[in-house]
Amino acid sequence: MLPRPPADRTVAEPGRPPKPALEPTKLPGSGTAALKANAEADPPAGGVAALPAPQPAELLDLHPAPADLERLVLEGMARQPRQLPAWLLYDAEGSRLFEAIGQQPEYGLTRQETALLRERAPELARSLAEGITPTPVLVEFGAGNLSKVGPLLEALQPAAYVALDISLDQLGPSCRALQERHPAVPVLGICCDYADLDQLPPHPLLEGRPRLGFYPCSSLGNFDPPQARALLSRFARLLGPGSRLLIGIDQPKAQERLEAAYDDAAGVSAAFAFNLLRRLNRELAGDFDPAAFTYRARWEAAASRIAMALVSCHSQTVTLAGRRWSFTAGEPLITEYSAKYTPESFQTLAAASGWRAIRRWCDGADDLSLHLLTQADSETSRAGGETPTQLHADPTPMRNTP
Ligand code: AVI
Repeated sequence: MLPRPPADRTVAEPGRPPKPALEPTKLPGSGTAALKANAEADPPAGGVAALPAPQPAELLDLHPAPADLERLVLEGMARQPRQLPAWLLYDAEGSRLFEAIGQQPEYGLTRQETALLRERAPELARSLAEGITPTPVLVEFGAGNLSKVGPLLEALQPAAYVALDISLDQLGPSCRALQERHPAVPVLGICCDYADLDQLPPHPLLEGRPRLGFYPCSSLGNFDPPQARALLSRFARLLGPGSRLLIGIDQPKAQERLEAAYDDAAGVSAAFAFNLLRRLNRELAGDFDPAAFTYRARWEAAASRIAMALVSCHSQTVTLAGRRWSFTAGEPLITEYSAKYTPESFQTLAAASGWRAIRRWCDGADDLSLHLLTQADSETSRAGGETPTQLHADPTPMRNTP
């Protein structure tokens, strides 16, 4: 799930309450001692480690501060054009609709990335972990329903898998299910706003282990470039020196394809946006009339992004959070942007956040990329015998054989 954007949190929420102490939750039957023992045991060189006894996942709740919904919405409504934070789209119904978007024929991103991760898992795992010792921990940001990480876990066999997500409701059951499917890798869920986290909490599974990051789904595209840069810098801090990050990024493609992907024939993308109006009506005493808006997804070439908006059908006045807001006919309310990066533009963005791109994998059509990044100033980043200069100058795409 998308975190709340870093810029909004750090700049606009100065008076947040201090975070309470950690509260580890053992999902039924779990034991930290067993997890610790497992994390410390590297497989014997050249041999196969005995499978540890299956163990339940563990959950830490860092109590992310509830969003100040009213203030953020009022700020967004006052912008020109009006624009609401994209994470607002993901209430329970929004999350369900987003999963349905992933099944629409026009929206290839989820399917293509899932297939790429499955097909290339052994190679991805080798490149991620090459030269890194002892056995690293894999940390996924915005892990959501943990639907992408399975093949990578199988291939990488990290010392532990740590899933960060803001939704406790989703994290608990997803971690439990993943742990059952991958009993050999201890699973730790951390409920937090990872866009607002300064460091990972102390935990035996994380002690003394190098960290590899995983951020699939092109979620970075839902942040504007300054926010995206801030988020990548934060990942570098959370993962620590010498870490690597595998990140999924969607690329620009033909306008018709992109606009269809974000405005599918079955109307699921539209329903996803309209659900936001229902949320505002419910949670902020709004009186939006969905019939007075139409949904639009438009490619903005100059900014290399899709702009999704609900467009007012006629001039009207809406009440929201006790205030009146007027819309002119044709005025958009931006629900979300989805930026698309070429390999080069993404590498430039990553470099501005202290990351160096060392390898890229793409699907057969070169629609999307999985970029492997390493921290620019890290000695460990040179592991594997490839010189940074060569790799930087020639990030050769590795295509799947069609
Ligand atoms: C989550 N994120 C990467 C999706 C995207 O493609 O930008 C969100 C989305 N919104 C509408 N369709 C998909």
